[in-house]
Amino acid sequence: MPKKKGSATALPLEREEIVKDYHLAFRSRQASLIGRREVLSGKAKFGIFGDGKEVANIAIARAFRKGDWRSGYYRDQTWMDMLGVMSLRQMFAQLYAHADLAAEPNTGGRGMNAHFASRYLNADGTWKSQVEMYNTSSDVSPTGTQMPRAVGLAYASVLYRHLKSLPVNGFSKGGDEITWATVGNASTAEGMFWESVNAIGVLQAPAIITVYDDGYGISVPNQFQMVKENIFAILQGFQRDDCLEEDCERGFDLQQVRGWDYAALLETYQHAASLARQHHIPSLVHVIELTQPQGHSTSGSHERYKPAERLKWEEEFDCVRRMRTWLIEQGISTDEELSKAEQEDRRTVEGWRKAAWDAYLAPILEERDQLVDILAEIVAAAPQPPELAEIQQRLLDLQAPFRRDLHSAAHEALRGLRNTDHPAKQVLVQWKVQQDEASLARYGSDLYSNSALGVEEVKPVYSPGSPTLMGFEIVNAAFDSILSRDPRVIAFGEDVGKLGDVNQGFKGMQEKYGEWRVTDTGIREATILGQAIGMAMRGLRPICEIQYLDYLLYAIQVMSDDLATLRWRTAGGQAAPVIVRTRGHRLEGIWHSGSLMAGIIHLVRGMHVLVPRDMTRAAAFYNTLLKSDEPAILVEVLNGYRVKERLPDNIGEITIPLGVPEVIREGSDVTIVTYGACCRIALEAAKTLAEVGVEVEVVDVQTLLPFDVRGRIGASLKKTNRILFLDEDVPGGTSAYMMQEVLEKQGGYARLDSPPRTLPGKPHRPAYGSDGDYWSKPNPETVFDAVYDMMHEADPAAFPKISSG
Ligand SMILES: Cc1ncc(C[n+]2csc(CCOP(=O)(O)OP(=O)(O)O)c2C)c(N)n1
Repeated sequence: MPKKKGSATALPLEREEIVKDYHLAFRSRQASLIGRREVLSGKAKFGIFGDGKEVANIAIARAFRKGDWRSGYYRDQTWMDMLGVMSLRQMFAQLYAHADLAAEPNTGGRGMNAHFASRYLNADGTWKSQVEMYNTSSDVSPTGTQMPRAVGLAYASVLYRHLKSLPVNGFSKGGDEITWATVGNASTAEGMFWESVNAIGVLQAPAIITVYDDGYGISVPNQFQMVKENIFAILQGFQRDDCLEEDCERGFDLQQVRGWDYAALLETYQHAASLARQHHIPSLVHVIELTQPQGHSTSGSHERYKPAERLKWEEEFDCVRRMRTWLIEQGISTDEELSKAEQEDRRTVEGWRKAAWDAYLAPILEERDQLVDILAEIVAAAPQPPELAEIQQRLLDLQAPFRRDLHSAAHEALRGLRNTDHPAKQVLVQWKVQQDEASLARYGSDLYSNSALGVEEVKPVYSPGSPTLMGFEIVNAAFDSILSRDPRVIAFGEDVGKLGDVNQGFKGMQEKYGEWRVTDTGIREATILGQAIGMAMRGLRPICEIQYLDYLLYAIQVMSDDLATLRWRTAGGQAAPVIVRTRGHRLEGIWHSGSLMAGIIHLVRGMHVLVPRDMTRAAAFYNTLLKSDEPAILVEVLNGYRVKERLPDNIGEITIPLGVPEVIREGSDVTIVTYGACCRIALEAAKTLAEVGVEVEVVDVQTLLPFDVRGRIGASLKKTNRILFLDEDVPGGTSAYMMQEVLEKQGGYARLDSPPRTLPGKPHRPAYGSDGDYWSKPNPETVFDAVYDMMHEADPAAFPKISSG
């Protein structure tokens, strides 16, 4: 049962190294104490620190090698400092939200404090050699979300070890890299955790998962978190036997160790690392008896919810204090030596804090002075409104202004000067515009790399011999070409491997390219997404499949919080070019006909959302995406797999640029803007409308994100002056989004001769059966009616009412 490690004195470390470790822990603790003070005194907004976890962090860092990966959370402060991913000075810069990569290279001031990320992209977007780095995948705040990503980071080592055809390019050394995941005890109550642990076990991926157990999740004790109040006890079913052969029963090496026991921690992690590195055996380390000296974060004090005896115990079992006592007991150092060095440590940390604060404030003060000078010039140039001098003084009185204070003061000054016009005012206008632009970039850059937008169109080529095939055979041919030309492409998902997916897009691909390239997974959408993220971070090109669009909801949190924000939240330091393949829009029944596109487009800004109307276009988009380094989701039309299409001779080369709609029928009376499965319905309706003298122009938007970057729909509206936005989403969903894009952004409102209209699906889910579908979603008749109504309203004589109501 529990393999609890006891103290060991025979350490593989020199005395100096051990003392160094202690001072590292001590300085990290000082930084946490000072950090909290900075928040409470108002210099920073929020603080969460690694206090109480320092010694465990050091033991992990000692076993962590270059090339390894971390997928963790905010308690890893000491570890990150030790490896130089985020020094304590940089930790202060992040606490102050210093939005400058030179000062805060992890997130450029965008992440909250204790959000760690190593920069594996160069400034020009090229990838660094990861085997030379201590790699940390970028943290997110939703607890547990680091776990699905850890699946893929660890699985990449499996692929690099087994798949000899993979180019290595600085991403791996024989698959030796370990992924180190950390998670809090309370977050093990989340589904993510269990799905990830199971997936790592199934994949036998070299991950070492640490559960830091300090007994609480903010104020809620383990009693409310997990059965038996002990994650180690309930994980026992995952325990492997002692076998080291390839065909051993899969499982985890489970260990439990006290978080204040430096020697035992070192031993535990060295053991786990050797199992993972050599044999790809995953471990889970339950670190118990941990404390939180300052409580969960700066948002509250733990005295409110921890009993007095727990607080007393926490003091006694504080890991830094225990390590200190142990050093003295073992004769490694003396109280005197340690005290002396601790004084120096305090001064050092305070020096880092001050340096970080001064560096943060200096450019803002400089901008404040510029503004004050500009205002002084205006004051000097009569006539001027009296309040300018007051604004100037208010600015000078600010000890630590924010940029927003400057901007708001400039705005106020310009409001006061609205009726005056002299050259000095123009300087202020210009200053404000420049500052605004700089800050918009400071906080908004790197949502996309825009590499996909640069891909040019390659049109399909057909010859007399081009065969006519089923839609699924067209994507199948595209995947065959993709898998044969790019060894980094790995396709996986439920039923993707042996079956070749439920619609046979990957039929025969596993036989041809092997199980490592085209692989089945369990039913685990969140970790399918996470697996793809981790793999893409390590240089692979995953095409991960979510079997039906309706089931994307299980994965959308990971897509939204982790994948879509990645490049932006690291200010261009990290990327994960994942392709999410799914199918939807309409087939049969409540959970196989979904077209929840508005939910998706509004949650995944930072990704591209592609909605091709047929399989040739889907194929072209896969080719486009593989020429870029951006993540995307592609929704294939579920009822298109059995529709016939001609196979282009150049299926492997065709590309469609993103954000470029296609006019699929020309007309002069009304523009119908649509996408996906509705294109066919719009075309059908257009035929019957033509019979009654209405010429409809049908535009397939092709990609919802980005949307019509060249203003093609606006150009169509210029011709027709009437517009209908058609889709299968809920009312006010994607149809409203498209309307805003065209009428507001492209200025289409000015061209309207009739009120704009939307024709979405019903607000309820699609009912089962042909009739259920007919009365749940737009159909050729409702499209006809919507368009005809517009014509009737414009010219009742020419287009008399067909039916009342
Ligand atoms: C998904 C999600 N739910 C809630 C929160 C708010 N929250 C932040 S930390 C935390 C407690 C986490 O406890 P634990 O996992 O034990 O980690 P610890 O902070 O104790 O190290 C909660 C509830 C969150 N960040 N994410």
